[in-house]
Amino acid sequence: MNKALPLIIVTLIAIAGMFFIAKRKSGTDASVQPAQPAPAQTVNQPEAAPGDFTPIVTKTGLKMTRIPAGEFMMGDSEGADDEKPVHKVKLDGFLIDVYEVTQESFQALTGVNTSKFKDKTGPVERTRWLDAVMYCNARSEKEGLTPCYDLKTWVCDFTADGYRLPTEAEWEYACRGGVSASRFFGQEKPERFAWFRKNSQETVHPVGEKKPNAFGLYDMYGNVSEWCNDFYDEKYYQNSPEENPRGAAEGKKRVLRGGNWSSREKHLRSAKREADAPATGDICQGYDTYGFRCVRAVPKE
Ligand SMILES: [Ca+2]
Repeated sequence: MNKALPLIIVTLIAIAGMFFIAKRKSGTDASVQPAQPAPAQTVNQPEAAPGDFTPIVTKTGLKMTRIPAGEFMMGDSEGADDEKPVHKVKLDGFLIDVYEVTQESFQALTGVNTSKFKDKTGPVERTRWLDAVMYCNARSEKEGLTPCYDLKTWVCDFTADGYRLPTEAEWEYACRGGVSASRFFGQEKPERFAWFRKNSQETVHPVGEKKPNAFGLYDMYGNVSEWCNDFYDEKYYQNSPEENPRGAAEGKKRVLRGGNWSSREKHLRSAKREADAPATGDICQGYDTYGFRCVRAVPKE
């Protein structure tokens, strides 16, 4: 009995010790999780947009890309006040011009070339919002589509199958190409994607010379600022509808997006908003930094 007692005590202590070690090990495992993979560095590595963005060619010979329906976060938390709050937007799919509308196309469909920097391969500029929507209607008629704009009221019929200006949300969604960061080109040099103050030599350049975004769209930043359909409202994002937002019901200005050949680099951002009167003041032309590109509804199969 006396000889067995120490052995039992030693055994009990050993068992207790093993239990304690096991418990502690288990506790350690529970409290220190394996390192989680770092969040995707969207700033450094732009996400590739999924899907096939091979352009189609319209009846008037212009390239358009089909942008699939989807949702994205619109705005920029580090941008200007009118770019906040960042909010979720869901959009129907649409077709959008691969390039800014050229002077050649504008001249062919309207009979005039408003541009200061004459070059048929360059983007049309000195366009007013009114000129842009008149072109949209002319292009619709040329292709046997129903024009979207009432040229007396300037109201856009979104149910028509013709051409129109993109909504501001459509423009930003198309520009981002799936990239949530402020700029779609990550850490690459902006000069590879855009004509702006630093490299433009104070003029527009032929469309499509720089690299496109993930949707295959050219000159979304720079070259000419692009008219959108929306009335501008600096507070619109505070109560924007989630599905297919179409801008304020009324306003004095229309939205312009993407910056242009005279913009500073800091203004080349997907969420950057500009605006101007649809017919600029007492002159009959817009600024030589104002152009546009068109969208239309995806044709029914
Ligand atoms: Ca542009």
